[in-house]
Amino acid sequence: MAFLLKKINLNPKKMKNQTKVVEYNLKASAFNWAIAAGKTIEAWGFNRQVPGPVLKANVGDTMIIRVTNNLVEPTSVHWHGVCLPASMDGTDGAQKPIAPGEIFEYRFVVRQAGTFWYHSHTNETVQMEKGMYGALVVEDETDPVTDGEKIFMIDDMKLDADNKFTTPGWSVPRVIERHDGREGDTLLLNGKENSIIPIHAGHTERWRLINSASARYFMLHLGGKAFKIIGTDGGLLEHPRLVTEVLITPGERVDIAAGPFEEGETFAIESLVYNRSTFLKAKRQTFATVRVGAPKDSVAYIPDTLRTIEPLAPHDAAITRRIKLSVVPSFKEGLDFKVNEKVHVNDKPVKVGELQIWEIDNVSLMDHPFHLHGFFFQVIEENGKKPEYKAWKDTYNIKPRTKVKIAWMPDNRPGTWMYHCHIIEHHAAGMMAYFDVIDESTPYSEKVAQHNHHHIL
Ligand SMILES: [Cu+2]
Repeated sequence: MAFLLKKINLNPKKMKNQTKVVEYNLKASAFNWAIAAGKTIEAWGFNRQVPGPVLKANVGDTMIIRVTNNLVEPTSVHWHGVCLPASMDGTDGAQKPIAPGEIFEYRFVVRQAGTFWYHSHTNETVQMEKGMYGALVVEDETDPVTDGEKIFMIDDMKLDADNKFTTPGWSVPRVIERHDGREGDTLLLNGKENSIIPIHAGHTERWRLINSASARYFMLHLGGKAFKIIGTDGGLLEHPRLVTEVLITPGERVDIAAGPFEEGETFAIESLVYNRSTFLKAKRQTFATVRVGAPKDSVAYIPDTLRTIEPLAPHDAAITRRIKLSVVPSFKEGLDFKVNEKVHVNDKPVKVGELQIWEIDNVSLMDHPFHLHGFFFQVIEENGKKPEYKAWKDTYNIKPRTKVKIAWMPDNRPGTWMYHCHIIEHHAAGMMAYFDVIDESTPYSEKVAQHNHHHIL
């Protein structure tokens, strides 16, 4: 039976009967969190843990997630990568932030399998830094069979000698943090420093990596061992890619098949240096250590073809919108981070069903991870060249002086959406835009009704 299922590439553990309703309660609060023995921080997070609980569902399920705000300030939750209705997207454009003491019920159907995550979308530079994030995993029967699965949320925190969060203070450090984004030397994997990660010799596991840091570029390296990239933001790739390193920028996800390793091996999960033109120089840093234990039989099977991704548009498709990202000196703030020469932009609407071909032109001298809310896109061209492979993305690194062409289709989910740089300090400094997806067949009164439906006051 198992053999036959492998042949037709179905995962027996994930065969679904019918779709269901999956309910979770998330309570946002302040609490003490031990990041290492004897090292405790005053975190903010969900259900008194960093990261918050892993939320899981199968493709087609309805997720109902009740968020209670027990913080001293408003919050909201964005479901990064999930193609949900606009009113559930968790941004200021989509909902009134959840006031202290209030509850908001998010409800959406998960239509794609993949590694997603949730995080605060209010006062993010503070709330995300303090730990307000968690993983959301959607499984499907077409997922490859592995011997196990681990989720790794990568983060760093900037703490002082007393393990308190630093606040960007006086003018020079303030401008550096605004320019570079906030990076700290407290390196966390699933909210812990220096974790030991066990794996059995002979096993191949699926590791879902999520970069939940404010600004850190994470160049994954497993002590030089080869691993297969099997998926990214919008689920599986067409074919595994055998590599020894891969860049994961803030907001991005990479799924890998790790192993098999040999008994007794030990190696670091580390980030190699990636130079993104910051004031503070990037360092090679270790986030955790893998220890390979006693051998076990493997049932893992990573096929050469994981799925098919239909191309949305040819690489030379005509551009429908140009987005220029720039960083310019500002008298008031030192630096402004701009979209089409402005900060905090309201961009033109797009129409349901009209293929979008956007050119994102990064004229600045530093990298920006571009994030589109609610819709997956395909990169169809980068500086005039077709990419080597197809992938569904919601976050893509735009290198300095680089033009990237993306294609995406606004399906029938009208409302207010946004795109922004996922370096949280750049987003806060203006590199963001709201835009509407408009469906000219829906009367305005119905749109208002949809928009207000889920507020619980
Ligand atoms: Cu940026």
